[in-house]
Amino acid sequence: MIKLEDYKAPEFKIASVHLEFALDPEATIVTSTLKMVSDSSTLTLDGDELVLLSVELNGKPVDHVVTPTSLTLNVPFTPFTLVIKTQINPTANTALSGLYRSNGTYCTQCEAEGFRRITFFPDRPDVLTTYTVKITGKEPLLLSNGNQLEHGVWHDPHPKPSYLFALVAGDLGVVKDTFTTMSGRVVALEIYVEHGKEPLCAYAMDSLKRSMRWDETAFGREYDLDVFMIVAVSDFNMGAMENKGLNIFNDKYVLANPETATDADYANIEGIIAHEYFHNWTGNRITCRDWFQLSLKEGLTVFRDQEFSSDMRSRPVKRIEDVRLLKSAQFAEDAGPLSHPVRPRQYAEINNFYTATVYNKGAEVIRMMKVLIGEKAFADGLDLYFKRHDGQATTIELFVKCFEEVAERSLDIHSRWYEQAGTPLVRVSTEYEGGVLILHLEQVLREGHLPQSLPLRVGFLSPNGEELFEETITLDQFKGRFIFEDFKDEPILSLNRGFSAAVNIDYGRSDQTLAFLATHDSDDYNRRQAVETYALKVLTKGADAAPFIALYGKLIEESPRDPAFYAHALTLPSEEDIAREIGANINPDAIKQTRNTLVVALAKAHAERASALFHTLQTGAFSPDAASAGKRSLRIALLRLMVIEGFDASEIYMNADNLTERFGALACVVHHGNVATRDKLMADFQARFEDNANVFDKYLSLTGMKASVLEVKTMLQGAVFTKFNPNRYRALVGVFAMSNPTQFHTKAGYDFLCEELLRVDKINPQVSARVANAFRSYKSMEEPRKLAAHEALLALSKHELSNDLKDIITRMLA
Ligand code: HT7
Ligand code: ZN
Repeated sequence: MIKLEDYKAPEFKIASVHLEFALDPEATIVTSTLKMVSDSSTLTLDGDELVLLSVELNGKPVDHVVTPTSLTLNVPFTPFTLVIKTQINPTANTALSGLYRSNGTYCTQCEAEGFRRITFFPDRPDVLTTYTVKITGKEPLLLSNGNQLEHGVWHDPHPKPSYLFALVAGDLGVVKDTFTTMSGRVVALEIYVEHGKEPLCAYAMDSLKRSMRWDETAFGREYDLDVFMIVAVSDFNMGAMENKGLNIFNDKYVLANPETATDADYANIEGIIAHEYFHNWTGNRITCRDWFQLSLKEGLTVFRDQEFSSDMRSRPVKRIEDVRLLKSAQFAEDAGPLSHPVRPRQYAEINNFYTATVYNKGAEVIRMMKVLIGEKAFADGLDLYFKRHDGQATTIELFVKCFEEVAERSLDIHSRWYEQAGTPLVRVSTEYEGGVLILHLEQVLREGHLPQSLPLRVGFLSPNGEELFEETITLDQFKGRFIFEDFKDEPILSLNRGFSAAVNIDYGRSDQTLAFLATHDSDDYNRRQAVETYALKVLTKGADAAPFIALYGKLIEESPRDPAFYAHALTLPSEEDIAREIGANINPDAIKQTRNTLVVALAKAHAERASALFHTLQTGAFSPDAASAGKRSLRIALLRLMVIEGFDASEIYMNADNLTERFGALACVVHHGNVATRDKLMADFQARFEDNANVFDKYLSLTGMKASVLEVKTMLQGAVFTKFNPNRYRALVGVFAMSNPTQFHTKAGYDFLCEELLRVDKINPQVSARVANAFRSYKSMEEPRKLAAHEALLALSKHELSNDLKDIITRMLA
């Protein structure tokens, strides 16, 4: 177990590293020349699955001890040169960490601890040095970080930690453009993809240029090399990687055209291109001292990419989407056995801490700090952070200190958000008399936890729906009492506007008040939240459905005013949302049935109205912009009601000129249509896209959401699964486990997933560990499901597992 309290600064410095790669599919030779000074007489370097060929100190072979994970030798106190030769097998590297091959292209993934799979090195983020790299091989394209000196020879002038190293070699097509920075430097932009896919890079390139400009205008951050390269590969464990000057992407987050990418894909491409680009300052120039500080770069960079997308699209709609993601991914994680603080204090396997807590809750902690100290102090604090820590590997404390200094206040209470796991619950009650309203708040945290700072934006509405005023209050004690005066009538409160505090709220509101807020609140976030809260009351607390159904009709009528917003307002909580609300003794079959009953009732009441609107809501020629995407998403929300009421969506599917509508229609039919239409359209979709892996994954996901264990097993025997690919696997098995609760949460579902985890763990531990996260909610299931899951996990734990999977299963069983 690695512990934060055990952190020790390195006792050596690496002045420079020179790497030579003699590429060979099965036997690549890596020669690493380190110029070093050390305060200690022994030096231990990290390694993983390396064949050591030789070690020389100052030109002479030297005694050393090599283990499967380290290389140790004695070194002098004077500056020395260490030359280490290793051999690696990129073709056999199915873990996709270190140097591997994707469709014949050599590429690397070094975060978090992949560099040690290339050569022996102090593979920790606080060891920064400058790299020169020489690559020899027969591939026409030989890329690494920094600026190219000659073909295959690269120098990166910016000191960096090993996790930001990258190499790509292969035969790829390229799309080129340029960007002129705010100080007038011309930067070459290059996106590398498989030959023939160049026309699919236009949106990624446009997103990149917009990201570069936005970082200059919003944060004053300019790019710092002569070239910025993106390489898209089809085998990748995550979304993308911010390697200095040479980002490597999962190709599903690069390639797009209207026929093969949905609006959601376009939004993801924009957001992820931006995220990786923004890391150049928040992550690369200022990096983490150790992996416990991961949220220093990830939370901040998520915050920055959320702000970028808000500026590019609709801010309220983006906020609704971000909070939906936060609740479904992070609140769910925090409610189960994998719960951990934004800054964990210990880990067995760091790969398992690239979580919604570190990323998304980390971003919320920064967003809340901005509300607490105000926009000006927040901007000044970030400027100070960039100035003070440029070139350093630093900590979350030192980040927060920058804001404390400019705001001239302590942020100790706020900083507890980094240390204390769990979602705070705020209990709310009010008293009203003679024009005075007293608001009582109580924060409920885990046993032993101290109060956190909860900044709550509160709106006050008159009973006829007029906005009276808004105030931001901060609850930083267990209990708070806030007094507001001079009301003519008792106001209606709109609490936690914009989800200003990342908390759950317990405020027993009547159905009438929720309906009132759903139609009158001036805050879009809370208007939608009121609809959701009301829906959850109907679905989990037996509230009368009739007035909710009437409200839903009103929302449909209003929907052309702001299609993107209303598409969200008209989307009912998912089965997983309902399960989270119930919290314990969950019966997924009952949830599905209850939800379905409401869905059918809504369709019965409103399909006609929906149909009339659907046909008037024209989207015109395809454009990926947010307004057009909003119209398409509303059309699909309406189509859903129509299909439930028997409308045949085949024509909509067949005539669609873009994937959003084609796939949207297909999804409506798969979830709600009749079997014959479903089978016909699924067969068509399969035939249309079987040669396009990223679109075919959508077919697999739809299958995974509905299929039985047997059907998933059968599908896994198919030709697309003969070669392991993380996207394919997650699309079918990952979606089955995460988004098909009635089939997964059965003994057969649990046993199947455990068998699969055992099999896939031998191929790719990061993928098996991530898919295993689907078990995170098993403790809140009803019996005998809970017991069946426990037994399946226990049986799995008896096998020899990777560190990654073992860590997840151990925490799950604890
Ligand atoms: N910083 C990157 C993280 C990442 C990663 C981590 C572990 C294993 C594989 C990985 N690929 C990318 C991505 C990001 O947050 O930008
Ligand atoms: Zn990131």
